Amino acid sequence: MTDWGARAERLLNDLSTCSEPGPGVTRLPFTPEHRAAIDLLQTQMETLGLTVTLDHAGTLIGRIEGPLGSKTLLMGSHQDTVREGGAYDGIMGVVLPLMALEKLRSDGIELPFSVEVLAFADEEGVRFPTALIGSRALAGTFDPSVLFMVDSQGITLSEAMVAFGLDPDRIGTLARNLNDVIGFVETHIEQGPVLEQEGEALGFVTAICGIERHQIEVIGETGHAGTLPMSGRRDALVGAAAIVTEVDRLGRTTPDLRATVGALDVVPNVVNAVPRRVRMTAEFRSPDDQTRCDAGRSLHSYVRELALRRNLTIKVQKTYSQVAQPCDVDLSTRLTRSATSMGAEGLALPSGATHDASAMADLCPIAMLFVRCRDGVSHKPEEFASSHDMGLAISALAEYLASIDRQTIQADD
Ligand code: HGY
Ligand code: MN
Ligand code: MN
Repeated sequence: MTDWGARAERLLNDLSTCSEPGPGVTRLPFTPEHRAAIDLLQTQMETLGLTVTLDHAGTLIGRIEGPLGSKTLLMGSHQDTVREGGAYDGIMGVVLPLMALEKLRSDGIELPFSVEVLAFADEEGVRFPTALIGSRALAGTFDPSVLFMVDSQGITLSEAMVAFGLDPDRIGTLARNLNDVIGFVETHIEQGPVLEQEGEALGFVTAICGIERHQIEVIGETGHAGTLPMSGRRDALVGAAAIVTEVDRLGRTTPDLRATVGALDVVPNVVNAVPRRVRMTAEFRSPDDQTRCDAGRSLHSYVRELALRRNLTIKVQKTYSQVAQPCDVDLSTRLTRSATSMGAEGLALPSGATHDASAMADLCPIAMLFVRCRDGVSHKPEEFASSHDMGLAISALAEYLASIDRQTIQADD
């Protein structure tokens, strides 16, 4: 009897070595670490009998051909990580479907449809200030203007992709046709504490939260920390601190809203000078788009009033947003039924983290399977999912795939 969870754990351990040196896993898109990971995955996919291609958005695609003219079920997740991240976020959602396909093959089960397992190059948006490149390419929503965005070395996304052997000018040709697709099912570590608190190994996502991000620049006036009187100071950091407190207040007083100032840069950032400029971010997330947008508007009006009150110049701009995406009821019900048939409770929950599925929802119906996350910890080296829970997820995915019969596919027509 194959221990599929242990098999997954070994492959994930190998994949975690495809990383920059340092704590945890750092694997950014279009880098040697990315290349090493997709080489490993390609070998695994070819051993499994999948046809493997790398598309011009950097997505590795492992495909099992179904009967002529059959539709395709898309699965997978992202290969990239945050800096000093964990070994499961994203990449586990590529490995587990591969194990499920291998389990079906060893059980002698052939599927009446095609399946593709996708390893998207970039979901985190860490190297470049954009995200979801590969999933947006397939959904036909890729914005080519992001190709000119630069990383911390001044390399454009386009240059990085060309150096990786890709032709970014052809990304626009990658959009899939909904008529060819059954849906997209993403498996992902929960990245939160709910499943562990409920004693559940698996969970089913109801909706992926919407996000909006704001860049804020607070401009004051520097001066000698010892000689500049307190009255009349135009201290940019004091203004920024007020904004941090307001963002936190919005998050704590608004139901279903998460609010975070994640990045803050102070100039001149020395102990004996009054800060003259602060650049900072504010992020709002909610399963309800109206709640999220109201928070963004509230921040902008607060900032305008603060600038007057503290005699500061404050620029604020919304730089990113994505709407909340509900998961497809039919796909999710079938996925839940597959897991409950193996003893899971079928716990349903929203996802505070965003995923490639949020972009794929612009192409086709989506569903997400969550796997329990130890201590709810993610985006850190301590991120962990047990081989027991991964084994249950593999069995649930295999059961799910086997349950999609010809009649179901025709019913979708
Ligand atoms: O930000 C997110 O939610 C995802 O982990 N990139
Ligand atoms: Mn992720
Ligand atoms: Mn992540």
